[in-house]
Amino acid sequence: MQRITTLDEFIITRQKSYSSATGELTGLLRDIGLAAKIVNREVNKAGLINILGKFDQENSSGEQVAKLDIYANDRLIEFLKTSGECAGLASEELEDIIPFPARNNKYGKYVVLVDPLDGSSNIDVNVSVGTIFGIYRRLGNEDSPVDLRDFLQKGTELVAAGYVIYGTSTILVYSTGDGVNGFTLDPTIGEFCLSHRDIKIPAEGPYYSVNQGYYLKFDLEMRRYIDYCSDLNLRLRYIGTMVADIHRILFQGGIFLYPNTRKYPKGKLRLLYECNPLSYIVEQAGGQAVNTNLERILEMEPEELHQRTSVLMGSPKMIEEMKDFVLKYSPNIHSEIE
Ligand code: AHM
Repeated sequence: MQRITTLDEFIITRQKSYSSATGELTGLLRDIGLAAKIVNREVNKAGLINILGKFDQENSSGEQVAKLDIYANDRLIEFLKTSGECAGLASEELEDIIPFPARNNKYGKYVVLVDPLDGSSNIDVNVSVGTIFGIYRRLGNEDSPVDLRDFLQKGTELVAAGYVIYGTSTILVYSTGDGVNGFTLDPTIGEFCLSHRDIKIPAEGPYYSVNQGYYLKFDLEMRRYIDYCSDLNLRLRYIGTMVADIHRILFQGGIFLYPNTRKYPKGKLRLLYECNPLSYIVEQAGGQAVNTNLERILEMEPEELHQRTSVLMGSPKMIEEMKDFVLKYSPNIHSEIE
């Protein structure tokens, strides 16, 4: 029988292969893994204890948040604050950044952006939810606390990103820029174990993932492309938890679409908390991620913490085909190119 490799062992082995690595990023990733285990425990207990239900408050984007969102948010803050490597955190659940205090007169080298519990509308009905994270090297030096600029970095500056899906199994997938690996939580030993080495997204796949209920609210080019997917008899799968929809596409191939709608003219999903980290993973696995103007998500310039964007990501051949539809049917993009 092959010996298992735990997440901690894997991270440390990877660190040793970089002579310049100081171990700080390693420590940060391990802390995120630890926080994920604690959140997983609560997600699993959600049906058993009186933790379900809504807090009487709204998150910074004006949506009602479930109690587990707050729980996950608090655990991540707790673990990252004491890690020493993290200089501050921004969360989809919080209006502003949280700068962390110095340890031994030094502030951490990294900042972390998180969506603590993606897909929270699915919690009450026992459908998969997830945690998404992105890690950047801070811009200023370690003698001063972080400020907003440290968080408003383009996705191309990510040094690591990943997600955890709390599904039939709990799986953590991450990349530090040299491929993507997945780890399944073995509840009997309480460890994330390497289960999916060097994940590569299929060039094309059988799935398209979009909220088809908004079809009439999409622009013409998106409607044409969705019709084309349907004509091809592609299978429509939409969980409504971005992590879960992307997880399927990462392994089985396909395309995920959350275009702009009339209600969300710039798109609904958050650039910094959701789209950048997941685009990073998809690109690292060989896929592509763009917005409806066909700009690469990772190259978008962030202007504010809770910025939203349209997003189209997945298998490279399917994204290329989708781009052709956009170029053919979108009057705006045509005139910009001509
Ligand atoms: P949340 O942060 O409130 O959980 O919202 C994000 C979720 C994504 O996971 C998912 O892709 C999308 O919202 C679903 O939105 P809709 O219900 O509009 O299709």
